[in-house]
Amino acid sequence: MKAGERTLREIYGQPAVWRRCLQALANTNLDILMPDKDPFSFQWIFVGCGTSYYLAQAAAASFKDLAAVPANAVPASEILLFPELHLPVWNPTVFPVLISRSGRTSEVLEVGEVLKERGIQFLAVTCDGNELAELTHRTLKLPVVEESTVMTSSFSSMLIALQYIAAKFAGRLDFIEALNALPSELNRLFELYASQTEDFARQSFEDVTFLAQGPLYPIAEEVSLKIMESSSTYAQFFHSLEFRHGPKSIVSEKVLVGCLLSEAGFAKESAVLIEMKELGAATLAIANKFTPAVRSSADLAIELSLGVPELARLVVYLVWGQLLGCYFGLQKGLDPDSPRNLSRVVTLAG
Ligand code: F1P
Repeated sequence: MKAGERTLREIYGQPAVWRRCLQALANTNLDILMPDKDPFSFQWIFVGCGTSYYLAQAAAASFKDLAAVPANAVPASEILLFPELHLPVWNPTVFPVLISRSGRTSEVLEVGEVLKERGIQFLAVTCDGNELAELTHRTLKLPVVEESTVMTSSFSSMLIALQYIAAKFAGRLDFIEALNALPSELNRLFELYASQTEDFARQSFEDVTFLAQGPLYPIAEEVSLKIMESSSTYAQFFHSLEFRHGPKSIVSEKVLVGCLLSEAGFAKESAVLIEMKELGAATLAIANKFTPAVRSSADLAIELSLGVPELARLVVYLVWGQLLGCYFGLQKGLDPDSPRNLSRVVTLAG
């Protein structure tokens, strides 16, 4: 198999995987996954590690927006090291959601054991199942078989599944329809932008940073992680407007500034992109709709033109970062299927 072939196949295979997952969700009794009383009376805590922690953040933002429930995201390690910060004894109405592609990550399993010791019911969301699926009957195991070390379709599928659950319990059938439209929309966008993304990645940069606000911020985190994992290139992430408050000192023509532009914050977020272009940065921008001025400030402008709610677009923004990381890695002569220093699962002794 050629370098990166498995990872690229799984990135480009996402439309079919999303379609399969959405079909499975439509045929799943989701009620049994919910807490044993009103789901909207809980503080939802989304927990994961690495990519799955960034996914947890995107899921928390989605639940707040779609289901209007209190929700936040925490790395599994935080609950293990500072439980009093995240599972305060005075707040028994927490409903944790443990997210793990492998279902084998030690920190996540340890959190599961802590929750069981405290008698706190929780939901597990996984692709492989394994030990995590044995910790609770409230397990959603998605039909995603992902062999690559880095997480791609597993991230997008588990996020879609969690958004589906929030929409279903909030009665947002329009949002579920929007999710069902994504597979064909992504196929359309691959036709338009996949080769441009591959061409763009033939450049090399001294520094890479991705900027976003709101529910797109966890996507900027994950895009940066994909670039670090798949190409061993250091990449940072910031809230877009925060970039002016110091980090922009890194900007030069050898620095890539990627902007994930939201619809809600477009005017202020795109002003940062324009300013960084004027400072000489190489720029990439993803937006649902561009204005001519903003498009002209992006060396690569990916316009999604999706007729779906902003939250349903998150996974489509992500895909271009997955591709960029992989193509950057190949450009550097690396093999994204076997990323340096990484293993598919982090298991810790004792
Ligand atoms: C979590 C994780 C991944 C990372 C690498 C090692 O995995 O940290 O985010 O990319 O694959 O494992 P999981 O708990 O979701 O299986």
